[in-house]
Amino acid sequence: MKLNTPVLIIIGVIVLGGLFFVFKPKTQPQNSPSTPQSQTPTTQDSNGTDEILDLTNQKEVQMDIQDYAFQKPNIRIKVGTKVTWTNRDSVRHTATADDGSFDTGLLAQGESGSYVFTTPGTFGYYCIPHPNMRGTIIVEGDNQGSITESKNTFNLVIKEKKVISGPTTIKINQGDEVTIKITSDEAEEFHVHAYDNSVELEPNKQATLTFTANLSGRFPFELENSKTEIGALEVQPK
Ligand SMILES: [Cu+2]
Repeated sequence: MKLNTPVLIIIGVIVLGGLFFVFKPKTQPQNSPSTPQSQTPTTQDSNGTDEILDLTNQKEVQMDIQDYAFQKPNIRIKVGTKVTWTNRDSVRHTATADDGSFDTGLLAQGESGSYVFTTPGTFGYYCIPHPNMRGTIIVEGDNQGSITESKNTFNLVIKEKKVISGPTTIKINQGDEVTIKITSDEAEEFHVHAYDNSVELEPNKQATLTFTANLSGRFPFELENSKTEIGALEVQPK
């Protein structure tokens, strides 16, 4: 059988293509999801410090995410403050609220995400790909602003069964309504003696206990599951 020119050209292309494929130089291994990342976290827990940075005098806060850690892991700010996270690592990170109230989404190196905090409270957050990266933002009410907290509202942040932010003695007057907002790093039950008021605590999720202080005296409050006394309610008689 006689082959004509177009057919020969097609065969030639196929043969050359095949040779190129066979002798193609080996490329570097591709970075597929199953390939272990060359860079690994250097610390198990980025949130090794209990220190809370007071930034209540700032309207805007810049925070780097670097070396698999939020560089200001625990901060206190006023309502209305804008927090901007900028990722300095080559791997992607997020800043994502435990309660879903904010999420920067995945930030590549050099990218930023921000959020304006308009509600007082305590907000735990983490990085979705690296959940051991954690941070806490305590948002204080602005008494001069339109968003106010009652004078009998107290914010407690508990870490490793200790109050790391907020009063360990809550002083109020008999007959007052009191609101205690509690955020604990562990599942627990917060209990006020004599009042027999309790609230279940889920890890890093704010729980609220509201009651009227009709008994006067000093009433310890504790973490019920571990029987740890962490503070007291002092009710001044009328
Ligand atoms: Cu991360």
